[in-house]
This record gives sequence, structure tokens and C-alpha cells, in this order.
Amino acid sequence: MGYEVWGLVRGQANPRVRHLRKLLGDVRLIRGDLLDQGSLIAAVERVQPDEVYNLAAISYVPLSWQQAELTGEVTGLGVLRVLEAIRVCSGISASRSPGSGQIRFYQASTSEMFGQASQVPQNEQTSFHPRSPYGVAKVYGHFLTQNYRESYGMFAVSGIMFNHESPRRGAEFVTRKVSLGVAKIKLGYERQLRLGNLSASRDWGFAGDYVRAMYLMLAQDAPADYVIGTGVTHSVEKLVDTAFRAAGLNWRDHVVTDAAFIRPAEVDRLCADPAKARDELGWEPKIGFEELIEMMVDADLELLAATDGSAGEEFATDSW
Ligand code: F7E
Repeated sequence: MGYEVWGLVRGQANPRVRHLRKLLGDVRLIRGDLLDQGSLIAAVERVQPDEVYNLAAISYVPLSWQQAELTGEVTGLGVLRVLEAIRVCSGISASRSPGSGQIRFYQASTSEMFGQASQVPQNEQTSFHPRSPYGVAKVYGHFLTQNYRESYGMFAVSGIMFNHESPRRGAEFVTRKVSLGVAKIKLGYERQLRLGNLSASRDWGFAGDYVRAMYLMLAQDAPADYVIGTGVTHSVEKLVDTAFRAAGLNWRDHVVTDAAFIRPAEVDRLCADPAKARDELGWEPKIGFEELIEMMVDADLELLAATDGSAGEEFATDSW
């Protein structure tokens, strides 16, 4: 789309940089950390962005119970620090509103904010009942984004994104754990896949479709929040069945349930009502559930075959 993209990278000798360079060689990198206000101000000053997309977070829900304080700092207060960096660098205050060429801000909000949802499907008016420290931290970021819009007139919006997946998904999340597991079993590297709750349901879509929605949200005349999801929900069991079938296998021969993957509090059922995004953004997902899962299984079969299975070890999820 002609964008010059900068990516924020944290830490010293971050091992993800090598991976990122391979995947996205033309993304320029800049150091910064959501825990460090000064580094974010310096990054915004250096890059002078037109748009900022905050996709950074501790995003793996089980980790948020083990590192609840850090999750609050990064996933919650990190949003405050990014908004403050934009506000300070733009010279915005209670008495000085942003000008017309202001920096536009996108916050990655999440369906995990609905948690134990009071209604199905969930839309922009549905109340929040988060079920994990992750969900609670995201609610803070969501309301703060709304508050900066209302307090300072900033173009700051949240996309309430339901689960979005692709072959690049981290191996600890269930879709990728399953697609990698299927590939390892199909190619003879493993015989078993250990999973947690098979009866939870999620509205799973393709990440590429969701990134298009993020872009569209920042391209509007007026800032607003949107629910982004497919409107179709499936159980984890259905996901497992679809993935094993895609490789010509029967999941019942290989899947074992393991209490280690059961969460202290579960989100049982999520399903989006994306009507506002469809009507106002003209957004619709292009890739459906089965196509998505088959895409992920095919990609992992190819990855493992090309690396004689060694890529599978890199993605070992037994300890998660
Ligand atoms: O779990 C169940 C698990 O970890 C989905 C993040 O991107 O989407 C993601 O959050 C479901 C849950 O994603 C295993 O109990 C069963 O009900 O893939 P997940 P998530 O927790 O829904 C939202 C929108 C975000 O914002 C998050 O950042 O699958 N499940 N067995 C399992 N889940 C995992 N990870 N591993 C299992 O073995």
C-alpha cells in the first residue's frame, strides 16, 4: 500500500529480529519497550509516523495468570505509554487539540474482554466480563484509548478483534498447536497431541483479513471502535477434527486431554456480530474456517518436510 513500515523491537539481541528480517526484510526496526516511556517518545520523534498500530502485548492468556503484574504493565499500562508518547510528541494537551495532520492510533482490543459474555453474538454494545488478567488488562487499554479520544480529541480507535490465525501464529495458541501437531503425526515424528478443554468455542478468522480491517479503521473520516470477527463459531473439538481430516487422519486416534492445559477460568463461547464493520467499513472476511485450518495444516506439513522435522522441535509446546 506504499507504506514505510517501522517495527518496534525490544531487548538486547532479541532472537526474533532474525526471524523478522527473513519474513519482512523491508520493515525498518527501531528500539523501544512498552515498559519504557522515554524510549517510546524517542521512537515517535524519530519515525514521525502518520499511523501507530499497537499490536504489542503479552497475548498468551495462560501466561497472564503466571505473570499477572507484568501483563498489567505491558498489555494495560503499555497502551497508556504509547498514547502519551503520541500526545507529548504532537504537543497535545487539555487546552491544545490535535491538528488536521495528527498521528492516528490503533489499539488491538480483543474478544477476551467479553469473557463470560452476557449475550451471543457480541457487538460494540456488549458489556465486558473478562476472565483472565490478560482480559482485564485489555479492558484498561480499551477504555484508555476511548478516554484519550474523548479527552484530547485524538484519532484513537480500538478494534475488538476475535481470534485471528495464520501459518505465522505462535505455536502455543491452539490453532497452530494443532496444525503443527497434525503435521508431526502425519510425518511420523510424533504419535500424540495433548490438549486442554475441547468444548470451548471460538470465532476463528484469518489474520490477513483482520489486518485489512485495522487499516480501514484508520482510513475513516471519524474515529470509532469496531468488532471484527466472522460471525461463525466452532468448538476446539471441531477445529481438531477439521485439522486431522485435512491430513487424512482421525483425531480420536491421537488426541489426549491433559489437565495441564485447563485454565483457572475459561471463556466458553465467543461469536462476533461484525455488522457495524460490514456496514461502515465495507469489511468482510474473505477466508472461512475450513480454508484457514487447511492452509495452516498444509503450511506446517511443508515446513516440517522441508526441515526434516527440525522446525517441529523449535516449536515444541509440551511445556506450555
Ligand atoms: O485458546 C482452548 C483454550 O490460546 C483458544 C489470543 O490471541 O485470542 C487468543 O486467545 C481456546 C481456549 O486463544 C488448548 O482453553 C484447548 O478456550 O488459542 P488460544 P485464546 O485464549 O482464545 C484472543 C482473541 C486474544 O486476544 C489472545 O491474545 O482453546 N484450548 N486446549 C487450548 N488452548 C491452547 N492454547 N492450548 C491447548 O492445548
